[in-house]
Amino acid sequence: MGYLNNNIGYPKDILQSRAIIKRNNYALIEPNGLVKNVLPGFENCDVTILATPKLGASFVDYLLTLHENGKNTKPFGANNADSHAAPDIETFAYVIDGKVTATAGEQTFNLDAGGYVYCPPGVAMFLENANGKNSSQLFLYKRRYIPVLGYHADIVSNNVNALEAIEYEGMSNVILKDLLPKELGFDMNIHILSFKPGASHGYVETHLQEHGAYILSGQGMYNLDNDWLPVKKGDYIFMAAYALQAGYAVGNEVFSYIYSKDCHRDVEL
Ligand code: UGY
Ligand code: MN
Repeated sequence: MGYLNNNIGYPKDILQSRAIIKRNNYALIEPNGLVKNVLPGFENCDVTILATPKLGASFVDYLLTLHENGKNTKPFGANNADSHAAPDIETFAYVIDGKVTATAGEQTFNLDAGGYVYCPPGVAMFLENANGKNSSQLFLYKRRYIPVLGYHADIVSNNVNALEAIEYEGMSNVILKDLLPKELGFDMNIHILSFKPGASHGYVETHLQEHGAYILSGQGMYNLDNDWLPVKKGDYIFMAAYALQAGYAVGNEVFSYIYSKDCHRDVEL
């Protein structure tokens, strides 16, 4: 294990962190402090595990850096002891930066920044750096798929630049992109919300659905369980079920984050 930003050695300042961990409520994780995890089947990669069930999430998020010749040799999402895709785990990968060759079952996709791929359960996802000597960075997600009779999810790949920009809830300064189809076969979606400086949510949300959000650009003031926290590009936020949440964009840049949200399933008792 090492530290992701290689910020090691004698401290240059007092030891402090913006990270806040409130299990089963919310977590703010800043880049300083993130570690590199060695996982089976990931070669020439730095893998950082973000939200997990230990934090209160029903999913797992990761940051993945593929270095030169970096790739996974067993499917992302496969169980530790297996070499094949888990039959009940869905996976998603988004290219933050660089170029990646992604394989989803029999299909191959060449992904640039903003490109993404979704694999339904049982479909093997492989990722390989296609950026030569330069690294590529990805945001990954996996979760146990909840089937519903008569519906299924398919492989999806696209680039966010090709997606419709939707005015979010009647506000022209907040733009939403839905990365996956809004169909009953999908039990979750991945979205990107982008706030122009000064824009905000229309209200503080309180909902059952969980989010894992990675901030792609800009800065914001974010309300998590009524704590107002400064957040910025590179931060990761976990919002558990019912966590109060809303944000204002501050500064000069568009405040934008990619996030997961479970959907389309009734609560089982
Ligand atoms: O889709 C959502 O629930 C989204 N508006 N939540 C969020 O941005 N925290
Ligand atoms: Mn929400």
